[in-house]
Amino acid sequence: MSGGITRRQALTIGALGVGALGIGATGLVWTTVGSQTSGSGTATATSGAAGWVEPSVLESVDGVLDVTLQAAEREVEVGGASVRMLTYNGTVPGPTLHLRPGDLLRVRLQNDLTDPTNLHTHGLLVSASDNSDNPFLRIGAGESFDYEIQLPDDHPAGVFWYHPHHHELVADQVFAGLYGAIIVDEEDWSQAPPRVVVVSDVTITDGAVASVSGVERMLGRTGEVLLVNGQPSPTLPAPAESEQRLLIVNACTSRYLDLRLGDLDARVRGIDSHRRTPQSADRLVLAPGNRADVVITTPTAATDLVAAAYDRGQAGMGMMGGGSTTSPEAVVLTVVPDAGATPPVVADPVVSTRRDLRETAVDGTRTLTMSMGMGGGAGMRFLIDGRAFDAGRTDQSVTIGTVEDWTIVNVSPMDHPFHLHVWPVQVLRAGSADVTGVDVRDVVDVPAGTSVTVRIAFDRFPGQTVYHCHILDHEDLGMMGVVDAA
Ligand SMILES: [Cu+2]
Repeated sequence: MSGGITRRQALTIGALGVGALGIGATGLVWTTVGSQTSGSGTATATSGAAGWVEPSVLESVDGVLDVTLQAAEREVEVGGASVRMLTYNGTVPGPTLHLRPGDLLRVRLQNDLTDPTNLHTHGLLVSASDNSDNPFLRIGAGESFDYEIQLPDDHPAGVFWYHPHHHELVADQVFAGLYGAIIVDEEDWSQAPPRVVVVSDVTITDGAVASVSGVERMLGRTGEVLLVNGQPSPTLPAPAESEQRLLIVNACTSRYLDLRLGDLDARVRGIDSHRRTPQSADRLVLAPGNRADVVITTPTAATDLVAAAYDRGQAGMGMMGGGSTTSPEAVVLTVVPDAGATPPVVADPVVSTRRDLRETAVDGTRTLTMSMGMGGGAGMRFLIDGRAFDAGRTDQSVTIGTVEDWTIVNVSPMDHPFHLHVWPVQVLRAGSADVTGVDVRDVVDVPAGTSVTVRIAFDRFPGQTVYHCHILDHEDLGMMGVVDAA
């Protein structure tokens, strides 16, 4: 297929440097190649800037997925320009890992970066100990490590993702390109795979990922360019009026995705690891780290999926150098009717089997307070219960087999998305309102000056792990704590 450059695409590409693309005039028409992708074995292509590409898919076989992920700086194509990014196996995003409940995921992480790293399988209900989803591991530059991550047989279906979790390096490494999708389901993708939509943002300067200032770290960096599967505002071709299932990951370092779905007849099938009866939605806000399983209907004319401008800060940010916590409106992707595209088959809705904890007896309650404060010469500090992260200190001790209510209080002037590893949380109360229905997730936004109460079943997986703000700069600046389950 071919098409003209829209104004928005032209603006986006302009931010990357038009010269590098060899495009000097508006109205240029290019031809995209390889815009039709089909799940398994499809490599991340380097086709035209506006083409639809997806990461390659690695599927488990007979209950095991055995992969090597090499983390290394490589040249990749972004919007037709060559950019040095950090990659898993040479691509941004890294390969999609397609797993089933009960699978064993074996990952050899080969660290060919110049800094230490490690691997977090965000949202998976798995052990955080030993060589499983352990955020305390340090894989040094030039070293490799063998992870073994066993999914339980009753692991919920959903959209998950992997990224580095080495404290103080997380934001830089994710921003530079280290992320990939993990999908857990029992579906056969060989005929009609869903669309994997990994959304990230990045700022590119002189063919490389830009470094950021201290102020940007404090605010939480927002990349200038929004990417889907590593490409700026791609087009998604599909037959008019066909249904498309999008498995969306918000892999942005700090940006909230305020998705406007009104023109796409969207139905949300799931958030994070929680599937439910599809519900129509005009708007869906995904905080950094959140995922969604959404079915849209292709319109009869090209239609943008837009992320609206979003302000995650409040008054008072001016004291930190005049930076902004507002991300501008951006086109995530453009759905384009194309009679020649193969219509995917949308899987049957899966009604949640997740246990509703609202009537469950609670064994304990605790309150965690997220705050910011001036740290003398060290700049702004990001704290939970007045303390910055210390891997050697246990902040919360919980007992396996118990259910607790945690109230997360945000006394700072910025929103903070709260993420607990391993155990999903059921949102009971947000601000002054009780939540109706079952809302289970693993990242829950706590807007500035408000609180959120969640119920957590610590039903298994003894060991130590962490909870933190998923604005990854804030996590790196200390907004993280240790939970020990025994
Ligand atoms: Cu935060």
